[in-house]
Amino acid sequence: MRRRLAVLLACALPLTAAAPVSAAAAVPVVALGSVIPAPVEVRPGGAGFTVTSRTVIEARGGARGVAERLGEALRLRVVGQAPGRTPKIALELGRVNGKPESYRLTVGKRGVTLRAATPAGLFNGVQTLQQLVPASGAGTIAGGEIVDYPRFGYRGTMLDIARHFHTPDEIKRHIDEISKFKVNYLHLHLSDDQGWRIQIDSWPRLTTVGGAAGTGVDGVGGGFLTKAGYRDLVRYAASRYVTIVPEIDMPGHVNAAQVAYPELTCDGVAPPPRTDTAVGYSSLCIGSETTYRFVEDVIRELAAMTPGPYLHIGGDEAHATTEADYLTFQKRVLPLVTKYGKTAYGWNEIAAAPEAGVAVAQYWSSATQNATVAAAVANGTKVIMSPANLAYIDQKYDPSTRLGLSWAGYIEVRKAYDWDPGTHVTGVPESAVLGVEAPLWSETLRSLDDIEYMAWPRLAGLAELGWSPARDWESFRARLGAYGPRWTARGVDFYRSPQIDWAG
Ligand code: NGO
Repeated sequence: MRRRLAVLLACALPLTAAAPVSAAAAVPVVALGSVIPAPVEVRPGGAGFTVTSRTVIEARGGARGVAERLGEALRLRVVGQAPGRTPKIALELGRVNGKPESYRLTVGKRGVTLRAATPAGLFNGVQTLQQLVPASGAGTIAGGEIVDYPRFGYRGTMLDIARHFHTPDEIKRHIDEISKFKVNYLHLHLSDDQGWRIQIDSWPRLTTVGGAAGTGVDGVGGGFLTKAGYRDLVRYAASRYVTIVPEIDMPGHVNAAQVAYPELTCDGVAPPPRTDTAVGYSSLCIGSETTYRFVEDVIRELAAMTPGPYLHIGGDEAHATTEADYLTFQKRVLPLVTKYGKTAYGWNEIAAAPEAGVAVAQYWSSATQNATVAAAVANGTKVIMSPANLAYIDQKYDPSTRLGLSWAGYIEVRKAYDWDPGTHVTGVPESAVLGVEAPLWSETLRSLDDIEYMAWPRLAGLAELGWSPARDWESFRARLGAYGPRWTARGVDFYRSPQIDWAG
């Protein structure tokens, strides 16, 4: 075990890290700069702090909730005020530097102080702190200070539960993992040609038919979220400072809805259910008022159970909708999202609609001309960066990857990490970019292990692109190699990329 920790330490020294200050020869010292995503400022110095079973967590008022979670994770007692010289980790709410989500972590001989203006900032600091406590639980955190805040407010990932229904428990385990890297949005792709996965009271057959056993790719991904189940997920995510973004894909990708409700087609005839992976063949009937009654009901019910700011309306690959019909549809539907108090969010095809000025476009493919996206941006549209050839974590790592697709190319860890969301698309300046999202489509996925294998380690790199001001592949590579044993200890099935020297 000791040898393993020594290796871990050696690898934990990124370019930005302090040299370990050895308190006692055999005790591992974790450098402040070993964290993923890399903190904005790391100032090493002074004596480090050793967490032991005598350490208590001190927290008052609004800091208490985050402190309790840290206490559970480190198996330490949480108190309102620690007596005198008790070694402690103190969590406090107070101003740091005015930046949203920021925190300051100070490590000295007597203890650790974590300060943030909001509980979300404290949560971020706690994620940092947990990476600084040696994986074994015993050891010293190097002395010094971290001041940290994100480059972008939106650091997301998407899970497709339409092609395959991943259960609430699986989604919760995934939320636990993503939040460790300060990923703060989880976009759920709730409907597609092969299945409909969210209960809508005014259109019950969407789930009784569209979410039944036998729906999903290859007919093996049935299931759906009840309203109570969805609300529970929203709450669970919120307790990890993750906001759920629900997506109903339309006007294309609607075959499952049309199987359940044939009146959503123009000829009133139900199409056959589909369990293959083709795209671009289905469309809502743009000229029919039934379509807009359906869309408004769905948006209203979804908005009512979603506290987060965004409601995603899909909009991708509407190849079975004419361009004119597509614009007619968006002209009516984008304002509906606003009507129910949410910000409309859609795949980058929505940029063609003049009403998208108030919306967020998810950049995934240059299938929409970049100039169209740039023109929308000039008109007010904000952008989330998810370029398929870099950020799609459903793509294979290399030709030998058992899972995943490869239409956008192979995406090894370095490729997913080495690009700049702030300059990626001409005409989309950093000021128009809200953040980065890594979509995980589920055509080939079945289990939580499958999700994890495709997500990790790439999602850690994409999280760093969303959080850290600068990127440094050699530093990231070293920190990632050192992180591996933590995934192993938690039973997370990650891809052991040959680009990384894995510890342990
Ligand atoms: C595309 C398509 C999805 C596929 C995915 C697979 C978008 C936005 N639409 O991305 O339906 O599942 O690729 O990689």
